[in-house]
Amino acid sequence: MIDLYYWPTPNGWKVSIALEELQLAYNTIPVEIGAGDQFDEAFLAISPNAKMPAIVDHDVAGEAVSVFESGAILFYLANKTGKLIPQDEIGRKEALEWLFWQTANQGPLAGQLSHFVNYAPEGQDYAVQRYRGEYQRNLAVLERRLASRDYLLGEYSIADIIAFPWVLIAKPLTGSLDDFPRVSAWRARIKDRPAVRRGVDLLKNRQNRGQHNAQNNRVLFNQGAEHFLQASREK
Ligand SMILES: N[C@@H](CCC(=O)N[C@@H](CS)C(=O)NCC(=O)O)C(=O)O
Repeated sequence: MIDLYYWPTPNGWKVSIALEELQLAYNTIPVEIGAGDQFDEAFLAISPNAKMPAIVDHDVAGEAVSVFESGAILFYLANKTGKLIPQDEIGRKEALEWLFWQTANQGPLAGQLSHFVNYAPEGQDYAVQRYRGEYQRNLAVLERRLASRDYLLGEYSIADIIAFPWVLIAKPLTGSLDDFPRVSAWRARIKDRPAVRRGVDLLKNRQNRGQHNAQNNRVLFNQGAEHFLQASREK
């Protein structure tokens, strides 16, 4: 059995989708990030950056294996099962390229755009413009890549699973995908998969629907070093 430390956000969906696609048995452990569960000492031992998703795999010989960072988790699960990843060396190198691309580019920049659009106080025009431009630039990277293939590595893989969630919520972030027709068709193909629907629906009723923002939630927003250390000391 795999323990999935999870909250229903795009970063969480990457792993719930992969577990559903791979038909691996898992036990969902909610990490209520608005309430500060990410600072629990037991969780920090698994995920030292105090972010979900994370997993603990008990289905191994010897001691359970913990993994944090969505790219590392997807790579671990694909290697464990031999599925959703190319088996040749160059194909595996390409899988890693797209995992790194997502976690270093599309993910953090989309996350910042989401922050300034959904959670920050009004009047953040420059920040919204900057991060919307970066979000769209990353959509353009996907658009070019999909010019000659249906999925990022040719066949459907963890590279698609990691890039999909932040495209799924494109509408509130940037409006329509009309300027990115291949991305739009790719998104629709992935969205249609039953395992993807199940992954995205996991704990859907607990999504933050505007209750938390930068002004009323000091646990989740504007953490500095001292805040991080303090929050983890208090837990
Ligand atoms: N690079 C990380 C990002 C994970 C991440 O940002 N998780 C957010 C929720 S979407 C989180 O746990 N936030 C808690 C916090 O910031 O305190 C990954 O890809 O796994």
